[in-house]
Amino acid sequence: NSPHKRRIDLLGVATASGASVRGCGMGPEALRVAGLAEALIDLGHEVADHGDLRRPAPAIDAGPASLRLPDARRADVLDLAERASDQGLAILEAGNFPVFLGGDHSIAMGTVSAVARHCVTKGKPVFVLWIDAHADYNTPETSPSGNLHGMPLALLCGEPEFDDSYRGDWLGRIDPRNVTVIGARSVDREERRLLASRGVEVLDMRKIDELGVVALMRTVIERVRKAGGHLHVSLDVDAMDPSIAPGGGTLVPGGLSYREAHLIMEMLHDSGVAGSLDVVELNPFLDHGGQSATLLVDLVASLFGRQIMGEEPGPMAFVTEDEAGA
Ligand code: EXY
Ligand code: MN
Ligand code: MN
Ligand code: MN
Repeated sequence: NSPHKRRIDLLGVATASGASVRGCGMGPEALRVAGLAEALIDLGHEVADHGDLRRPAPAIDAGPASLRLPDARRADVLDLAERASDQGLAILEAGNFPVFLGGDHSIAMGTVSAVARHCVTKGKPVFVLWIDAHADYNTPETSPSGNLHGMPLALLCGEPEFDDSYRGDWLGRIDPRNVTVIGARSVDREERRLLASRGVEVLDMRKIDELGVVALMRTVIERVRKAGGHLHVSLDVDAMDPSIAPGGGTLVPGGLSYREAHLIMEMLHDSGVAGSLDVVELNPFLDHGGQSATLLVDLVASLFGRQIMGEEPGPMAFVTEDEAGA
């Protein structure tokens, strides 16, 4: 069967203001350098690249400390989320498939609200598959770090603890019972309580070890299909094991293997229920020779129809030095 041809729109959100270490602001460019657009075009899709949303750098007289002032960082995150929400909505309304390039995971405040705003006009329920070592479901009270990239799902699910300084069109956009976190292995104590009380499904690494990706993904896909929903996939580089994805700022051992990650994407492709994607937290400064960027590009290619026995070119991760040099 000829792979499903899509028009895919790339939009970078070049920020690390939600994160603890700088570097993932360079994520969008690293994904481009790793050949994201070319891989999708090789699969027969049409690709448009809208460039990157970014915030002005702090005044150069600002000392390193002020670069990371919480209020300045929050202002960055909220502004970028508003803009990503508006631009993402326009991409969806044009009938295109948005692939948002992070940037830290706080960008999902904007990307998921774009999806929610679009789907409400279509009467389609929104489901979220959060592929991550973390649940990103903290509030300012429960967060151990105060970093906004650990809070986007709590904001999107409308947790009441957020004061007006976090207000925006992302608040309460998503029903927590429509959210599945897969790959979790670092969840904070208070965060666990919130996730359980709101009915967020957490398919942690223990569940994956016991039941396997196939069985777990089948239930996720069936639920979306039965509801006639739109699935938003939010892929955090730290979901994968650090041995294959070292380019992240919040690494946790014991992650998804190369094949588990690809199988999730291949099953999502075959299901046809995914309608939007985030690729976040890639930190090229911490990556090893582009290994994590290349892995993420290969995973996106699997979401868009790359098959092991397909006609299209195979994954770039296997390019050997001399081939690369050729
Ligand atoms: N749970 C920790 C916190 O809230 O600070 C770590 C969060 C890491 C978030 C990265 C994006 O996944
Ligand atoms: Mn297809
Ligand atoms: Mn995350
Ligand atoms: Mn994470």
